[in-house]
Amino acid sequence: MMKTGAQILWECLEREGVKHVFGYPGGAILPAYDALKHSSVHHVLVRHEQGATHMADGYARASGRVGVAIATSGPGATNMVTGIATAMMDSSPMVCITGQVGSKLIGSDAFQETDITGITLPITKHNYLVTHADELARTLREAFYVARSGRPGPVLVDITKDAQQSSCEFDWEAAQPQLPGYRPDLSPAAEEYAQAIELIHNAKRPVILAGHGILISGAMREVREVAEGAGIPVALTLLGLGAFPASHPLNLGMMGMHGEAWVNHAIQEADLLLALGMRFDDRVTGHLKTYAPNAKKIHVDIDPTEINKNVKVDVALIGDLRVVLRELLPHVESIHRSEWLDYIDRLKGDSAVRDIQNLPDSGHLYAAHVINDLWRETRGGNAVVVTDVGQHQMWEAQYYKHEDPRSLITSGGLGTMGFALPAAIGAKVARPEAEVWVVAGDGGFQMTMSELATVVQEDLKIHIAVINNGYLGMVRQWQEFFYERNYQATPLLNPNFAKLAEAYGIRAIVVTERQQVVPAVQSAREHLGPALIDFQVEQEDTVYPMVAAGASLHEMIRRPSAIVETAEDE
Ligand SMILES: Cc1cc2nc3c(=O)[nH]c(=O)nc-3n(C[C@H](O)[C@H](O)[C@H](O)COP(=O)(O)OP(=O)(O)OC[C@H]3O[C@@H](n4cnc5c(N)ncnc54)[C@H](O)[C@@H]3O)c2cc1C
Ligand SMILES: Cc1ncc(C[n+]2csc(CCOP(=O)(O)OP(=O)(O)O)c2C)c(N)n1
Ligand SMILES: [Mg+2]
Repeated sequence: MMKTGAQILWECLEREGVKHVFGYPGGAILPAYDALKHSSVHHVLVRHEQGATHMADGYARASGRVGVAIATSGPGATNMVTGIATAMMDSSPMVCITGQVGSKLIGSDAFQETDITGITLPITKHNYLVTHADELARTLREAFYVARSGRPGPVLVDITKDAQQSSCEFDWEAAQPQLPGYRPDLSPAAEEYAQAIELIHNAKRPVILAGHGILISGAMREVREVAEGAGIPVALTLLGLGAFPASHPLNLGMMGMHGEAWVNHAIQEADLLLALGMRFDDRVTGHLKTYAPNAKKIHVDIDPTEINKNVKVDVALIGDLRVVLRELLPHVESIHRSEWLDYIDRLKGDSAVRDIQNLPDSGHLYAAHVINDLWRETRGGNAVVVTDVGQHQMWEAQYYKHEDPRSLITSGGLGTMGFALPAAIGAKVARPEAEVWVVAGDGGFQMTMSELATVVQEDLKIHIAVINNGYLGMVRQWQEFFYERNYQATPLLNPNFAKLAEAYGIRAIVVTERQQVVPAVQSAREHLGPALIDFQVEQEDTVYPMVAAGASLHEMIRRPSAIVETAEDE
């Protein structure tokens, strides 16, 4: 049947199971928008194309489905760059559609022409320029296949205006992806499994390093069975939080730069690390030369390029985590390691007295209190917390105890400020039944707060907690520790967030004291529409523990306790 490129675009999206796209129109993509009225796909009009990409990303992270963003050529396409790089770093499946100037104009500096496939080459898993309508169906099918298969990631499809306008025969079946050079289905050899099993059985002090790949693969049950079967405690990366229940007795908590002290000590003293779907990010390892010096290492990852990239490993099992663990599980013998687990328990030492939750109430409102109360109020439900980047992000990771997969959505690898609000919109569109909370800093929130209008236009009940400390807090913290408190360019003059929310028709609450936190959270939850809470917290609070960039993992700066008066005790 003859169809225009624009019609083929929407039909292919529908056939790929797409229900929602996030986008912003303009000249070069107008033929596609013109054909939208005949499509069942719901289009969410964003306020900035960066927002569209974070929404598609949040949609993907909340659901595991491919998120779709759409924009025009030139500035529309370049506004997507940050969101594409964010998705690439965190392996989030996304397809970005951009309009391009007419194929005969390419290379002529035409109005709103930019080489977006060139620009995004290093930050996409793959990208395409489509100049003929008859290439479109095959390209789009490939794009979705590449985005979701193997190690997921963003794919960009740039479509010239004439390719959208011209007509051709549409044949979905004939457009089957054919990518003989692309092998997302690797699997380990029998002797590699045997080596891994031997290491697991011989280990006395093993630790599982649980990463984002567990959530991507859907291997939560298998990881739990390995941990329980072989009696191995589990440390999580930031992006792994929720992959193993926080309340499980084998859960140690988060590792790395702002991980718990006992977790990092356990890793440093381990004799075996079993890394599952994590990529040994520098925030996780600290100084590589001194990282887990006595540990053998097993790395299970779907991407062969991750093996021996940062940390040299003894055994690599390359393949989908769930498939690999299912193969491994029947060979895992039941082992009890009470000595090692008791030892880790003792590593907790005086951590409890250093915890701000246990310090005497000074009358100050700390972000940790806010996050912990938010967790207490929303636990046991279906809350999804979407954070921005900075101190509040780390306090969320420490004080919100994630039980369920995909209950935390955060930008880890790129650390993109401005991510939270749009990603939360995407999450709410993907999972309307979920209770979606934004936890954002006063700095990052201002980067994409224009999407408040999208929240209202789409009638989304999202709760927004602005952790307002009057600073670019995480940068201020680095200035405090490493630049002699020279607070250049970090104090913020903020708008009145409550009035701002009200200007959009969003319910607003201001919290300045600890006892107001719970009533404010309850009031936001009871409200029928979206609500924003401006939590005016302690301005110069610090995230502890902290491994300074480049320091060894066990060299942590700890929060001074009521008893220990020094900031550094390692
Ligand atoms: C301010 C700030 C502070 C931070 N501090 C910390 C910190 O203290 N601790 C911390 O942990 N992180 C921290 N991070 C996050 C950090 O930068 C990394 O993003 C994070 O550690 C990466 O986690 P990951 O390796 O589990 O996930 P990803 O980077 O998403 O890697 C996932 C891995 O899983 C693999 N994979 C994907 N699918 C599959 C599959 N199906 N089967 C098998 N493997 C698969 C991928 O190939 C990849 O290797 C911080 C970030 C910011 C912004
Ligand atoms: C787009 C972008 N620009 C700059 C940074 C560097 N940066 C990391 S954290 C941070 C401060 C964040 O401040 P705020 O949003 O108020 O959160 P807080 O740390 O105070 O909780 C900055 C500037 C970044 N991560 N992203
Ligand atoms: Mg701040």
